[in-house]
Amino acid sequence: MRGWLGKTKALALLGLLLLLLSGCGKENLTALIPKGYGSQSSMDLIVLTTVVMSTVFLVVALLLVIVLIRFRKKKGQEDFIPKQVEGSVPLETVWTAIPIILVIIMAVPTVMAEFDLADTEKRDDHRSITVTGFQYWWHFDYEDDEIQTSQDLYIPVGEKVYLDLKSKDVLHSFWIPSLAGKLDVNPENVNTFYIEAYEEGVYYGKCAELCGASHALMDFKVIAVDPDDYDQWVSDMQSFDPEELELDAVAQEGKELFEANNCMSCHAIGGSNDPIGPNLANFGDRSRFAGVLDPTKENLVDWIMDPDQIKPDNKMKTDAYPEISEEDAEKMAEYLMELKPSDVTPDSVPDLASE
Ligand code: HEC
Ligand SMILES: [Cu+2]
Repeated sequence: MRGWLGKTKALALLGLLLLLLSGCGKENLTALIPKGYGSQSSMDLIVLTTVVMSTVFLVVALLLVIVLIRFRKKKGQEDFIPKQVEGSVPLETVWTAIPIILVIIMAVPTVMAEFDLADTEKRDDHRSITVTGFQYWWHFDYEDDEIQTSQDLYIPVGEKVYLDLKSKDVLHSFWIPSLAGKLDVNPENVNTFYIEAYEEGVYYGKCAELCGASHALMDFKVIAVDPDDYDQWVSDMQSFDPEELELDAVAQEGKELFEANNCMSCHAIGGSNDPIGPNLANFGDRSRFAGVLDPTKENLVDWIMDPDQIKPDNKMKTDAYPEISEEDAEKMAEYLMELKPSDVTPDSVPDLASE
């Protein structure tokens, strides 16, 4: 007899799923290989619930098999009716109590972990960074150090970092699968939790709340570096002055074009203001820009000339700045790629994705 799915088709489907899902295990983009405190505590809960549920499954399956074999109707028993046990108080008590106990075993650690991650009592002993979600990019304000970055979040390894999350427009959700669970990013309140990375690396972050046309392109990176490197990075960022950069003639022209074409009305380079567009201070150190693009000259030129084609509905509107020729866009790209305040970059940490 054939079910709705033939054997061959079922096998093909399984194979396809295997192929698709095997792409989900990147070392820097999976909750299943925890690399931080929050993801480790989620993993512990995943293991606990899986063990509890598998045990229940195995015990029930075993009992079922035993009953099927031992108590099946045998020859000569055609008219035999076994002893009826419905309404047995001891049995009913046992199988009401066991599930309740199991739920308690899973619920107590879960609730404790939730409260632990949201615990802000000791936050004054730790670093705080304000995270703002925008359609469709992320901004990071290191208030204690008076620096800002967009798209790339730098943190020191082995330290708790408190993140205050808020949104400038709609609901977003902040998610670094390898480091921590998701937390909502709301326009009307600030949600706080902390993250801690155990290993150096570049971790991939995502917006996990459908927030508009380019939601799927709203990626960011967390660059977890050795604490000494972190201090170095902070001081590099603090002392970075784009006016002091030594630029070649093309990049110098690009700088002037950047200033002349209204780009500065939305983009700061350094400083600590309330942003409209990404802060471009360490643009030349980025591993990606606009969330998903490699920082190559070609990509930058395409972006500057027509950002909407790359990221539909994004808020860098071409009517907010003059039309840019390809030549001018190339010069500006040359300039932006020169904005490299630090030697501590996504390239200076171990590449987890290729391990
Ligand atoms: C109306 C405000 C506005 C103006 C004017 C503007 N931008 Fe943007 N720009 C944005 C916003 C908003 C983004 C983020 C888009 C996204 O990723 O969703 C952005 C993104 C970028 C990025 C990618 C940054 C990153 O870190 O991911 C670059 C580079 C850039 N703009 C360059 C320029 C240049 C060059 C000009 C001038 C020709 C310019 N922008 C003018 C608002 C603006
Ligand atoms: Cu979003």
